[in-house]
Amino acid sequence: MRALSECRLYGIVDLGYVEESDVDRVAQQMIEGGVDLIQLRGKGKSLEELAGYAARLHDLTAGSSTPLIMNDHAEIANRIKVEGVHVGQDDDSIEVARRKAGHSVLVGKSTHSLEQALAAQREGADYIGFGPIFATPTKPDYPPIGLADIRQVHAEVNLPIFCIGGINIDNLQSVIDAGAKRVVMVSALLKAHSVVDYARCATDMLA
Ligand code: 3NM
Repeated sequence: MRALSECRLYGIVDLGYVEESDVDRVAQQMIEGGVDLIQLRGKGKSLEELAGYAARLHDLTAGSSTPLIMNDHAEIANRIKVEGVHVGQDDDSIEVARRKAGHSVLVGKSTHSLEQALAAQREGADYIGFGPIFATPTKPDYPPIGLADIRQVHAEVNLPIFCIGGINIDNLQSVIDAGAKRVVMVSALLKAHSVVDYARCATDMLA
């Protein structure tokens, strides 16, 4: 599997944007476009449904050494082969997520401030999300934190940091200029006319 340290562009198959019939095609296009790791996110879906999607996706991601990360539900990692689990501030602790997964997995955590980023590092996260950088319809209740703390979080947190929230090709350079090395893109990538071309453009900018 690709090491986290080599990952720059993080894609999310968010079932709020992707129809069931499109899941495999979208994941395949992400892989073709050079997305380095893929998360499955399905707010409101049952564990059974998510386990089914995770198994399907893993058949695709494994062939290209792309780590597959399950959002929120560490228990799915206990039943279905995935490489990681992602938790939010209100979800399981990192320790509980590792215990529920029952085998060695990457655990990432969403952070929304420098303080939370430092706490996630102390808690033993393998990577963090940091955002939302810009306002986003994908997580509408979270106020954007802007670009100002990106450099500082990279100076103080010694983990892979994925900036997230409202990032698209048009504002990506400003995020990179603010100190980001890695980003997550959800709606911009999923709504792109060509997921492959959009991802390639982003990976070129992050190279
Ligand atoms: N987490 P888009 S922002 C899932 O700040 C998520 O923790 C965030 O989607 C955080 O690229 C976010 O469409 C939404 O803005 C990212």
